[in-house]
Amino acid sequence: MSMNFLTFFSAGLCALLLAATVAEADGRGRLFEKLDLDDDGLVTHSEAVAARGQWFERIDADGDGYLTVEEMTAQRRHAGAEGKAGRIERRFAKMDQDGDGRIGQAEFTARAGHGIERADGDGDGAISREEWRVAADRHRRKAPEESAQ
Ligand SMILES: [Ca+2]
Ligand SMILES: [Ca+2]
Ligand SMILES: [Ca+2]
Repeated sequence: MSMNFLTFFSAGLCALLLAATVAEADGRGRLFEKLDLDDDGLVTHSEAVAARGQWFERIDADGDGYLTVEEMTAQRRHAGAEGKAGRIERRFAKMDQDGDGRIGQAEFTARAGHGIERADGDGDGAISREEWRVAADRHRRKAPEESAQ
């Protein structure tokens, strides 16, 4: 597992990238390409939401339409990127907006828009490669102890 991915994970961009992303990623820097579904060099809000919808289905191991902490943990473990203890639980709690102990698809994809907003430096509603790189750098600096894993 490359450090890049762990770095992305520990970052605020994790809103976009969550556990399943690591399983999907086949090399450094490919995440942007995967999110950029129409290949125009920009990751838009709807592309991020669509990508997250796909990830949701992969993480939802029992197919009941909800993600549990166990399903998210299993996905991370499968990806070989478990990270620090408690991180999944914290992320889970953030996403679980209605506090029912499970993540519905709407709760899951809501985070995608959040991630786009954070990384969208010029506010045009899409992330360019440059904005992606800047956001990743920013988070690397913010969370050096995590990216050092
Ligand atoms: Ca695009
Ligand atoms: Ca489930
Ligand atoms: Ca919930």
